[in-house]
Amino acid sequence: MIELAAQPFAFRFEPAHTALVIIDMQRDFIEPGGFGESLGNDVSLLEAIVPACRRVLGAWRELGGLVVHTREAHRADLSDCPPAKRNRGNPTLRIGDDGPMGRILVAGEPGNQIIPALAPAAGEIVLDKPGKGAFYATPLQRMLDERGITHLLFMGVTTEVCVQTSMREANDRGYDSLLLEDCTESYFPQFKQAAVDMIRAQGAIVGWTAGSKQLLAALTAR
Ligand code: TIU
Repeated sequence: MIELAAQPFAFRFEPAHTALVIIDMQRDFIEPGGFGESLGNDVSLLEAIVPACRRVLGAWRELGGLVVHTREAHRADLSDCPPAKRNRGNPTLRIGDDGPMGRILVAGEPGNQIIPALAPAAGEIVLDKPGKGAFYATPLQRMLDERGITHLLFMGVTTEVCVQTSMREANDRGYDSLLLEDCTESYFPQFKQAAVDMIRAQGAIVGWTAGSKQLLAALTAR
């Protein structure tokens, strides 16, 4: 059992029953020319978390823990993209349109890949999801349950959209979840802070938060 200094109180987990879930660290969100920028965002804010994510991923791999990478991705025919999602707002490019990194948010396109610095390794789960949450219309719950997973460590982007949605879905399904604060980022720093605060408020109403240093220290002390 590992005990980690976290907020609002210590987070205890068995690595064998815990998965590291990395949400949507894709070129579409982190590099210019993808979905994130098409929505009008300054995507340069997001790459700052990559070194901390790499340290955690490396330590978790050394431990032999389960890793899940998600990608927000739609089928080429957009049959899994509700018109409401495609037509909302006034983006410069819509989901499925041709962009500088291929078709926006479409599976298999260059822009839809996970950034090379965090590329999945053999044996790790790579899960395409059509929604913001990782559990909606995916086999994730079954995959975790088959492997006896009860606890989740979250990293990725963006904090208040796909990360928070996935943590809320996990919470309602009975998993204990922790968000690594310096391994998640938003296009809006104030939204990141608000999401972190609301996740851990009310006695961990959604889950726990901690810095990657706390996790790495706890893994080393093991
Ligand atoms: N727009 C935004 O902040 N995020 C997303 O659309 N998807 C994810 O968070 N992955």
